Parts: sequence; structure tokens; C-alpha cells
Amino acid sequence: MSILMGVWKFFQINILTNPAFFIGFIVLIGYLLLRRPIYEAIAGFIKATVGYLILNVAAAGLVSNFRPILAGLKDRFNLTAAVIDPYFGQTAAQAAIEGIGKSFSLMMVVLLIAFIFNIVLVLFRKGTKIRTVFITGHIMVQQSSTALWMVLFCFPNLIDTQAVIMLGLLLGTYWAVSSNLTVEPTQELTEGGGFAVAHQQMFGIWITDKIAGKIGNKEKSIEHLKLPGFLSIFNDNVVATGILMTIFFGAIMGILGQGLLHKIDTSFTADRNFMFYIIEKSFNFAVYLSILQLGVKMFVSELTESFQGISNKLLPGSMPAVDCAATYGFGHANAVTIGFLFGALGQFISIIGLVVFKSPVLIITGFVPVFFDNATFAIFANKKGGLRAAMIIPFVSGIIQVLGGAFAAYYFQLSKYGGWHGNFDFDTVWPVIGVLMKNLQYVGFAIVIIVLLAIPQIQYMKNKKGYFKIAEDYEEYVSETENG
Ligand code: ASC
Repeated sequence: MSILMGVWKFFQINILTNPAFFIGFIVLIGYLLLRRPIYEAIAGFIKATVGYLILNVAAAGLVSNFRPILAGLKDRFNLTAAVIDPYFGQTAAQAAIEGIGKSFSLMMVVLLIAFIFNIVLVLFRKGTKIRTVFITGHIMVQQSSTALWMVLFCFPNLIDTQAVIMLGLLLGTYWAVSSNLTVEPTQELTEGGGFAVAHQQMFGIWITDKIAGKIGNKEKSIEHLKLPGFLSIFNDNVVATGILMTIFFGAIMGILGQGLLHKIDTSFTADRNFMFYIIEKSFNFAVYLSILQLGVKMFVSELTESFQGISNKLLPGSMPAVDCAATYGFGHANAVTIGFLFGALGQFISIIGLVVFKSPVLIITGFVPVFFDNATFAIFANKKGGLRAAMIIPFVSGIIQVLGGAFAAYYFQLSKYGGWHGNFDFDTVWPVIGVLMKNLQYVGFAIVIIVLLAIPQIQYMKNKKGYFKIAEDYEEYVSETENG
């Protein structure tokens, strides 16, 4: 047993929670199964791992630069408010778990059970209809933390083993079912990129994909936008991001004021000019987005090619599900910026609503949900419903994020710890799961698992012929669909 735990610990620390290596090894194994020479397999491993590490640099840069600025609004106005952001949510969940005298390390056992359960569901895919393995490690850690608190909150009398097993099954089911929902939208967006999304807004992606075409027109996409006169400079995404972010973050940093910013960001030394500081900070947004695109292209092209090996030989009709940022390389770069800005608009309007209607909890915009969820929605929305859908869907999502987040922070009693997870699925699907479990107890838990597991069955019934084919061989799927 202890050897097994040792192996698991090694795998967990070095590979599972570090998706760069996870993806790298998938590529390596994929190429070996395709009988490519070992040197090519190693080259693929290096490119995929480096590509993912580059994506990490960009995502971490965005998060660490812009999260404190938005969260600073809380200090500026001396608010007791919950920040809707998974990093704040994780800290709040940890504090709450420890507050009732439980150990936070249970979370890692939950992760193990959930991950294994996801793989079991894929192994039995003929019956379960699950095609995707969720491998975005840092997200799995965040979600295990929030969900652990939810289960302890809903079932206060459970002993640890029961809680951990129940939660493992619940999370594993959510990971499998939610990422599986993104197979069709992501394959269509990337034209057979060979991956699905494993992040925090998969139900949102699925809804976006369904409604975007009804909201807008794909012919009027961001790519087709002809901006007249001086506005044409906005066609270039570096220029557009640079200008829009300077206005957006310039306004917020202006509200925070120099004094507070000196405290938030130690690199903003007293001798630096405020204006130049704002411009540099805002331009960094464009810097990180460019880096992100580079990383995505590198690892996705390796993954697409090598995964053929795995899907031909080991797990036909299955695919890995990765970070939502991997989709950003497959749409117009301006979609990302548009999604973020309209999401922020929706969030700000709803926050004002909370203040006006004297909500018992206040919410502060968290960077991760407002940026990564809404940018992702805009990418998918633009593909099926053009610019209009890429504006409206993130805007409505912003409203839902604040209202759902406020409800969840209040209901699960995490607002007093200052944070809630805040990503789209955690403002919609998870609060419903929590309310069902709190009120109906084991019956609620059973309903949740059954309903979740029914989703892939319904997906399968609607498209029996192409269901596994779309994951296995996209080109063949397209030609079969076109020829009826
Ligand atoms: C998250 C989270 C991040 C980002 C990153 C986006 O939810 O915790 O660090 O999104 O995964 O690429």
C-alpha cells in the first residue's frame, strides 16, 4: 500500500498537477504507438512540454498581473465582499474546512479518486459514452478544494472516508461529463485539433455553442469586420488590446490611486511615473496574449498528430481535455479581448445592482472568471454567431457570474472568508448540485450523479453514428457527415 501511495504521490506532484509533463508524456507515448523513431518521439515530447510551459508563463503572467488590480477595488472601498475567483475561492474553502477542524489534505485523496474514476468512465466508454480525460491539474486542485467544502457543508456528519469517496465520485463524474460536452464544439472550432476543454466553464461552452448561431450570424464574424478610417487600427489585435486595456485598466488603476498601487505592486516604485506605469501594465496584456498564442500552437500541433497513436491503438474515440486557453489560438485574437470587456461590463452592472438592492453579500470581480470564461465564450460564440454573439454571450455570462457567485458565496457560507470559486460552472451547475445535496441529502447526491451520467447518453442518442468518430478521426467524420 505504501509503495502504491509513493508512486501516486510521485505521479501527482510531478505529472498530474503539472499538465506540461502530462501532455508531454501523452505525446511521447502517442508517437511511440505510431511507431515513429524514438528521436522523433522525444522531439515531440520536448515541443509539447515547452509549448505548455509557454502557455503557463502567459496564463500565470495574466493572472498575477491583473488579479491584484481588480481585487484591489475591495481595499479601495473598504468592502466586506467575496472576490469571485478560484484562487480566492480555494483559500476561502481551505479556511472553512480547517475552521470545522478537518484536514485540507483530504483534498488530494479526493483528487486521486476523482481522476481514477474519470479514467474508468473512459475505459468503459462503450457503455458510459465518456470520451474525455480531464488533465488540467491546477484546475483539479482548485475544484477539489471548493467541492470538498461543499460536501462537508452539506453532509456535516459524514466521516472522512465517506466524504472523500462521495466527493471523488461526484467530481470524477463532473470532470468526465463536462469535458465530454465540449468535444463537438472544440473539434469544430479547431477543425480536428484533437482535444476538448477541461477547465471551469464547460457547461457554458456547450450552451454558447448551442445558442450563438441563434443570437448572431457567423458570416458577420470578427474576421469579417471592416472597420472604417482610423478604426481600422483595431483590426490588429496587439493594437486593439493595447488601447482597450489601457482605457480599462487605466480607469481602474486611476480609481485605486497611486498610494494603493504602490502597496499592491512592489515593482511600482515611488520614482516611476504613474502614466507610464499604467501604459506598461496595460500593454503587458497584449504581451501575454501573444505569448499564449505561441505556446498553444506548439503543443496543440504535437498533440493533434501524436494522439492518433493513442486513439488508434489504446482508446479509440477518446481525447485529452486541456486548459481553455488552448482554444485561443483558433479564433480571432480580438475575440479574447471582446469577451473579457463585455464580461466585465455585465459583471460591473450586476455588482452595482447588488449594491442598489442591498444584497447581503457583495461581490468583487475576480480576474480569472471574468477573463478566461468570457474570452473562451467569445471564441466559441464568434465561430458560430459572429461578433454579435461574441458580445452578448459574455455580457450575459458576466451577469450570471455575479448573481450566481453571490448566491453561492452566501449559501455555502464562504463570503465571510472573502471568496468564492466564481467561474461559470461554479456560479450555475455547482450551486444547483449543492442545493440539491443540502436539501435532499443522499437522494440529492444520487439525483446529481444520475442526471450528470445521463448527459453523455443523450448526446450519444442524438448522434450515434458520428459520436465516437468526431473524436477519433475528424476528417472522416466531416466527410461522412457531408455525404449524409
Ligand atoms: C483558471 C486558473 C488559472 C487560469 C488558467 C488559464 O481557472 O486557475 O490559472 O484559469 O488555467 O489558462
